Amino acid sequence: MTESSSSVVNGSNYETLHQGRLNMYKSKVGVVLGAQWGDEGKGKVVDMLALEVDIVCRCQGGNNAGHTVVANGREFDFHLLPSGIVNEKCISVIGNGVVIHLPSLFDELSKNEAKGLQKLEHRLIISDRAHLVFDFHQLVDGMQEAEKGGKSLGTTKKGIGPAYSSKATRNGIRVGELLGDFNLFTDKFKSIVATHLRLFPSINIDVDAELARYKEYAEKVRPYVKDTICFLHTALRQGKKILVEGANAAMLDIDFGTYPYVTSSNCSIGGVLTGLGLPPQTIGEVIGVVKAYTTRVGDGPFPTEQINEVGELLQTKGAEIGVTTKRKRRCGWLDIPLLKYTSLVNGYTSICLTKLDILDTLAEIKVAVAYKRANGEKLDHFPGTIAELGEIEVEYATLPGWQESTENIRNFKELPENAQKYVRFLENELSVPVQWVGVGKGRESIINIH
Ligand code: 2SA
Ligand code: GDP
Ligand code: MG
Repeated sequence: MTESSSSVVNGSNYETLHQGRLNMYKSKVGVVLGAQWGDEGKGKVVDMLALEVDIVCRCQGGNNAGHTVVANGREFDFHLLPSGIVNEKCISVIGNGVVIHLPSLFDELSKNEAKGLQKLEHRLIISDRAHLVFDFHQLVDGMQEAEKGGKSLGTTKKGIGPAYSSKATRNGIRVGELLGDFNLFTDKFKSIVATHLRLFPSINIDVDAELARYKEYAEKVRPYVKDTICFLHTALRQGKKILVEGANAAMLDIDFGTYPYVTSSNCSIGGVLTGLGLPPQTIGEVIGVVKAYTTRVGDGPFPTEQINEVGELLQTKGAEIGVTTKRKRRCGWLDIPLLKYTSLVNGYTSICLTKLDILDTLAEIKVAVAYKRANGEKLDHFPGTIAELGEIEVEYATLPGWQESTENIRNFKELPENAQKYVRFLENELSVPVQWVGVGKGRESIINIH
């Protein structure tokens, strides 16, 4: 280092620049993440928090997600649109990390306009860097599942894996490329089709018809498309409040989930940064959404699954049916080792515990408190392979139920004592405060503890 640059580093210029970097964002980004295998009720939490923010963003996944919002007596299911779109004061952003099937996006927009959501074209911004999901990606998703036979992953067949594969192998096409020179788009489209035909010769793609269709989609989507990175950073410097809605959940994360029984994006905190172009120091609160029991839709290991009358009760009373595919969700007890693991990865600053009301009728409630090997040794980590996970035994604690309805309770202290104890048990095990408890579907059915 030269003398002059050293004096700059050690002098006030360094301090000023360094402090400036630390303070350059007037506000912090709030994040809502699924803490289990999805369907924890993220849509409901985002809808509630969206009442107090300016911008709600999706950062990963596609229309595999299914987020339910029950507000003002109406039920909405969102797949690509951020759940904050119900709030007319919010701008919704679909970030660069999302994969978009344009026909599904426009169907979703029309469906929600018919339900009464207005001026969506003024409140939705789509990243020019988001990748496109084509119909052939969906066909391939179905074929790959069929080829696996008994070892299928149980995907939603929305083309998510094949579209992220195209992105990773650098054959993918971004929204921005659809809006540019259509000759270039045509060349890229023909190339991606050729690649897929080499691998899946039986798929039927009418290239000319698809190109004509996408020429129309280009004009339809154009008004929504922007550089969302610049948009979000400007908003942060202006002190606007931003909320990010994670789709799917930590245990479906391509790196941290039960691989290969996962989705193809990072559904944990990392996906928020890469899927929106946000640096880590912009992140403030990270809210983990935890269902009071565990569910999983699709195949893959599930240590606390209850294939018995308990599982059936949770499935029926909890109306555990896939919002996108209408598949029955598998159900089981709450799993603390799993939650400790996702808490480690995501760094929850608080928890929203949902669907406590579904446990109302049970006399006893079990909670997994440890994973053990056959020799009785307790695991100090979450297994990294399906084989290791398959060998563990689950140790349960049994907590007394409360056997009364919590549905109409809006104050934590009015919850039955054993319900309060259940909440505190989770809080103590995870060392993360529980801020909200859900006792019903609606926006109003949520208890704010603090
Ligand atoms: P994919 O389609 O490639 O992402 O599937 C890979 C695995 O990820 C699971 N997955 C989900 N799990 C829970 N909820 C999801 N959304 C829908 C819902 C699901 C539905 O809200 O109910 O309707 O079935 C979702 N999306 C993907 C999937 O089941 C595979 O295990
Ligand atoms: P998401 O994918 O995490 O947004 O969750 P889903 O919408 O797929 O599934 C959650 C389901 O539980 C939806 O039907 C919600 O309306 C419902 N729900 C959310 N919170 C509660 C709650 O506290 N109690 C009850 N009974 N239902 C809830
Ligand atoms: Mg869902």
